[in-house]
Amino acid sequence: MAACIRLGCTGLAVFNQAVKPLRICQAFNQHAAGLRAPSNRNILRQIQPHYRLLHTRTAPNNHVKYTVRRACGLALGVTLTGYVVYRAKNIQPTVLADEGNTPRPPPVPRRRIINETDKTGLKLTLYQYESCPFCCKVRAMLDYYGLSYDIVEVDTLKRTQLKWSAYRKVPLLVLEGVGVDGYTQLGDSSMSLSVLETYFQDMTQPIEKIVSYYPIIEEKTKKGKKVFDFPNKYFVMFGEKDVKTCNMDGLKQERKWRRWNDEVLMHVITPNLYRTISEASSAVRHFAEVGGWKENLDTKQYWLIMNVGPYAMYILGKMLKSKYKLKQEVRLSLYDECDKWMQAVGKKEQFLGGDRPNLADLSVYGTLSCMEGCPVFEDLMANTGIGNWYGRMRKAVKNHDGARLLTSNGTRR
Ligand SMILES: N[C@@H](CCC(=O)N[C@@H](CS)C(=O)NCC(=O)O)C(=O)O
Repeated sequence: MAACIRLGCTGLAVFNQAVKPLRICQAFNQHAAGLRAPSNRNILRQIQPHYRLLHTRTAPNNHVKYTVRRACGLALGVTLTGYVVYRAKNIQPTVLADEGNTPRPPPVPRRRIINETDKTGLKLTLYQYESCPFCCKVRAMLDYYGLSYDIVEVDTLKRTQLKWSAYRKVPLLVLEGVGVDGYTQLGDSSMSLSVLETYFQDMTQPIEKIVSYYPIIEEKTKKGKKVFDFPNKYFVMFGEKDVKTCNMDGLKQERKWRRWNDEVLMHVITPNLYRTISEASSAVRHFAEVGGWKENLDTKQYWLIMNVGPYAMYILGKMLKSKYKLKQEVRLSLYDECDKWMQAVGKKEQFLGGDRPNLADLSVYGTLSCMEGCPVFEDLMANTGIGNWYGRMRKAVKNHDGARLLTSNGTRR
């Protein structure tokens, strides 16, 4: 609880820091008269040194009502953020071994993705949050290769659908009919991509064998906290294939950018989705709709998440912004990272993988796709040159272009 309060206070301090310049910087309050914070790259560059929160503003006669509502929302938001961070710090370690798991109830899919052309023989269940970037990344992979799979939407507050598993995060990809218990869990999004890609190199191998190439290492931090690592998560294994036929430089680039996706790009997503209260509200509304929260949560939980969620996520965004030392105007950090990615893709090739997407393309596409439908996505498309690559990726994923690479004799083209 003490940690919770401490974190809540830190959230409040961060928030106070952020709003201070609003009071002193009258000139920028003119910007705040608009309903949306500026997103244009040139404007942002000019005002970046002073710019803070240039978002919604109320009419003066609504001022008291608005302030009270905002204060209540913020107080609840601070508490909820504190709780979320506290829970994340004390989260169950990532143990995927069967020990620690309770019997698994039959999954109740929210959606079934059926692809008649899927010849992989895999039976997959994806436990996910619809808009979580790690989950979108796994879906990008499954869709690109045209796999059939069931989707179980996990409730964002209690994660009831994951109670049976010792792993408490999403995505959790379950290989049905594999292993002694009749299923095998793949807990990390990047590891899931590598396991599947390794399997696609030669589908005549049992997938159990491939999973065994991806051990889970238990480590302790300096503070004595247990953490789990998936050391091979960025490695695709080529088995008997002659490595001389592999493009080593291409593989290095793929690994480098997959890591960058998880360690850099991911960190700019939350602060950008929830940059202002109005953007946070719009993102939460959108995520509630696509994630079916009304059906998945009870009335009280739904009320809480819809009314407090935007404030909590706004504060969390500010905390992450300072943790990852993002630019004062977080849009610029996002634009800069996407520019770096586009430089890596280059002008000559369609994808980082050349004429077809590789795992880095799929990871970056999946990660960015979680923002579709939110204000930040439009800003990103309008202010960077990523749109063409993104469009090609969307087409390749929606058309299941990867399915053509899996031949009927079980090897990858
Ligand atoms: N390294 C993991 C990270 C997954 C992750 O952090 N997922 C978040 C959701 S976006 C989560 O489940 N957090 C725990 C929680 O919600 O309590 C992966 O790549 O799959």
